[in-house]
Amino acid sequence: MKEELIKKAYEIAVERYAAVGVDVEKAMERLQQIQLSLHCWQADDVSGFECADGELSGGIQATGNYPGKARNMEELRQDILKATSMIPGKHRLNLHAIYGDFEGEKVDRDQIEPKHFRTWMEWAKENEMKLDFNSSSFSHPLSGSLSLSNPDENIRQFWIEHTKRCRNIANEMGKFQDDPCIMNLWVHDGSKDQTVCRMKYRELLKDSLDQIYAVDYKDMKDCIESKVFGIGLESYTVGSNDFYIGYGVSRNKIITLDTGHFHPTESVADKISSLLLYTSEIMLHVSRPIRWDSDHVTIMNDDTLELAKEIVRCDALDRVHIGLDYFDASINRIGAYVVGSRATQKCLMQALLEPLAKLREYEANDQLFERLALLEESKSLPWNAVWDMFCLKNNVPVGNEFITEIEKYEAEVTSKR
Ligand code: RNT
Ligand code: ZN
Repeated sequence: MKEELIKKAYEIAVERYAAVGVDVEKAMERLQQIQLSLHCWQADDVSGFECADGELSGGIQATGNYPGKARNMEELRQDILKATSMIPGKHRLNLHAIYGDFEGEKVDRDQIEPKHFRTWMEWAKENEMKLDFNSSSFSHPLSGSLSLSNPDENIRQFWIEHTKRCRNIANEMGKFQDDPCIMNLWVHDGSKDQTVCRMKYRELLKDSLDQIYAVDYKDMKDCIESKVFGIGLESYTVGSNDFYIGYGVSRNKIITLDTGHFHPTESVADKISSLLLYTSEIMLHVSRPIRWDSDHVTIMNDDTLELAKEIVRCDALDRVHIGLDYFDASINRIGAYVVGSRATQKCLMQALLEPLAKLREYEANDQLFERLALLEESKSLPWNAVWDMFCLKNNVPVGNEFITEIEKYEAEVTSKR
């Protein structure tokens, strides 16, 4: 797009926003500071680099077989850098334990160590990226349908050991990058059909977590993620929302809200203000649920917009960590990163451009028609001109220009894999 045109549109936008009391420059500066935590697993359909060729299990599925999936660490890193070159701003990378640099060795999950993530830490530093981390309880011979809540003490201890090691690795990452590494814990534990000992597995999970969290670390932060159900585990989820909210509030842990993990009519946005009264921070996994799948590529829909607006309306940008979590194997995977990340940023951009002072004033004065009218009008204010300027300033493709970039990368790189 012509620079001149972008600038012209931007100048008009600045005036339109000023008329409703919004400082566009300030909004752009704030967006610049927001780092998304990009999930590494979109590039390879959650396969990882363990020397084992198991299927993806644990109630999650990546459907599709679009060519060009990253087959090893070099390809995955190359793809991530390609994707970030089309996403404005600086971002974090979220790794799973199965993505260690095992150098062709078989390292079981209860054996992983910080050294297996050393090259990641160095690579991230070279590329000015901070790392986040996740324990991986799925896709393993001992995953079954119960990991941390397994009544078999050997299996349970295996996963406790794995998760303890993950916390230590996350802490080393945090130290190395001089910024706390956020470690997410999600386990798939549940059952397909009617379950009569619901309490028992939850007691076991609670006990496992207490063992895992017995050590205090200062360079990492813990977060815990609930789910409604997994595929093949439809009737009961040990780590439900209620379970983790109770656990998180009582143990001072961060709650992860995955936008694909709630009932379809439940508003995830509305959870922000309640949770933040009881927990210091929130982690988000921004995704898009479609029927049984919780992980379609994020788009700029009402759910994502409302979520972004709630964070801003709660003045909570510093307390909410925004990670992405989806995996689509049916389209160009780098394209999926770029679409989902930019969609999330577009929502944040609109949230930051909301005429909030005026809206709050209307609400305080009980001017409810005025509030509704301004909310409606603000939807069609020229936020897109500000977004284009943001992309231009950040030296990334403006508008749909990234489509050809991705096609080019596909022709030159991914299609040859
Ligand atoms: C699964 C959870 C979890 C995973 C990743 C791979 O439903 O959302 O966060 O997607 O850890
Ligand atoms: Zn998630």
